[in-house]
Amino acid sequence: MMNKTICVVGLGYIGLPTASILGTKGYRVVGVDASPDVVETINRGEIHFFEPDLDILVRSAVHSGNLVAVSKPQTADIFIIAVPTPLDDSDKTPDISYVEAATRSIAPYVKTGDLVLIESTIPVGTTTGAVLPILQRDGANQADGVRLAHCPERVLPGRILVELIDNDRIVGGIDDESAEAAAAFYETFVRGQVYRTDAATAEMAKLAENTFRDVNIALANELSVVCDPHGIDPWEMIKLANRHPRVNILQPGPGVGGHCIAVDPWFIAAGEPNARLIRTAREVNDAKPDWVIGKVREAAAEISSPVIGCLGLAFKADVDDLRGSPAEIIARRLMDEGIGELLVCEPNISDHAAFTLSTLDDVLARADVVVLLVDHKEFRSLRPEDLGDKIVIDTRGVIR
Ligand code: SAJ
Repeated sequence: MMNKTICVVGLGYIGLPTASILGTKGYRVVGVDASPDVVETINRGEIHFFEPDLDILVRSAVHSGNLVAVSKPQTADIFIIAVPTPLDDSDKTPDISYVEAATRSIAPYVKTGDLVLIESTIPVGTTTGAVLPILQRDGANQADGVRLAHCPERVLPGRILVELIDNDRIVGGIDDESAEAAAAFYETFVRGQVYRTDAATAEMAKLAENTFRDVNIALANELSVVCDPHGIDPWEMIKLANRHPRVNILQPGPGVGGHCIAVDPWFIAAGEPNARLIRTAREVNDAKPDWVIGKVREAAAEISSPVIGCLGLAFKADVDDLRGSPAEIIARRLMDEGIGELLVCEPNISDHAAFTLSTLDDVLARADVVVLLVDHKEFRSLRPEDLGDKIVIDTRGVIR
C-alpha cells in the first residue's frame, strides 16, 4: 500500500493537511490546485493559510520529495477530491460544480482498480448521481472496475492535524468493494475507527453532523435573546442548566460563521419542505448579527459622537479565517450604517480591504462602546475593570 501514488485535488483547508500527512506516511503524493500561487507556495515548502503545525508538516513532506504540487492531475492509484462546495446565495442550493470539474479533470487518469475518494461535503446522491456518471463517461476504462466512495472530512479548523488522525471516519462506498478499499486506505493512517456504509448514508451523516451543531447553536442563540429582557446572563444560565446530567446547551455568540456549519444544513433543507427545524435554525443563527447591531445602535444612541470598537473579525476564536464570519458582517454593517467612528481590532490578520486595523490598546484607549465579537485568546483575559465606564456588548460572554 505504502508505495502507492495519491493524487489530491484541491489543496485547501482539507486537501493540504491530508496531502502532507500522507506525504509523511510514505505515500507519494501529487497535490493539484488550480491556483498557480498555491502551487508555487507549497513547492517552496510554505503554506497559504494558517493552521497550527501545518507549516512544519508541509515543509517536511515537500523536502522529502513525497509531496509535489502541480496544476493538473496525473496517473495515480488513489484520487482524493477535496474541493469546496459553496452555496448559491440566491436560493441556498449547493453548487457542486467544483466537484464535477475535479472529477472531469481526474477521469482520463482513472483506470481499473483505482480508488476515487470524495472528501468534499456534497448533497445526498452526488456520489452515485453526479461523480460516478462522469467517471463512467470520461474514465480511462469508462471507470470499469473503479472503486468510488464518499469519505467526508470531519476535522475542526485549529485542530486539523490532530483530528485527521484521531477522529473516527465514515466511508460510504458505491458498493461493498469500494467501501472496503476506502476503509483499508484510511486505516493506514487514521487512529480512530473507520466505519463502512453506503455512499448516500455517508453523505447524509456528514450533513447531519453539522446540522446537529447548527440547530444546537440556534437554541443557545435564541435563549440568549429571550434572556436579555429579563436581565439574565445567558452564559451563567446555560452553565447552570448544563449541570443537569442530560443537558448540554452550546454557547451563544454573534451568529454562526465559517464554511461548514452555516452552509451544510442548506444541503438538506434547500428544496425540502419537510426540513422545517433545520431551516428555522439557519434563520435564527443568521438573524443574530442583526440583533447584535440593534444592541450597538441602542448603546451608541446614548453618546454624542460615539467611538465603537469591534474586537475580532474571524469566524471563531484563534483562527485567521474570515469566511462567512458574523463578526465581519457586523463590523461591515456598523460601518455602512455610520453608527459612530469605527475601530476594528483583529490580531490574527495584518490587513483588511475594508478596515484600517487598530490594536487592542487603541480600542481600549478610544472606544466608548466595545463590541466583543470573537473570543480570541488576546481578548479572553479582559476583565470588566479593563473597560472602565465603557459600554460593553460582549457577544461571547468572556468579559467577566
Ligand atoms: N459557535 C457558536 N457556539 C458554539 C460553537 C460554535 O456560536 O457553542 C460558532 C463559532 O463561533 C463559529 C461557528 O459556530 O462561528 C462554527 O464553528 P465550529 O467550531 O462549531 O465549527 P467549524 O465550522 O470550525 O467546523 C465544523 C465541525 N463540525 C462539527 O463540530 C459537527 C468540524 O468537525 C467539521 O469538519 C467542519 O465543520 C466541516 O468542515 O464540516
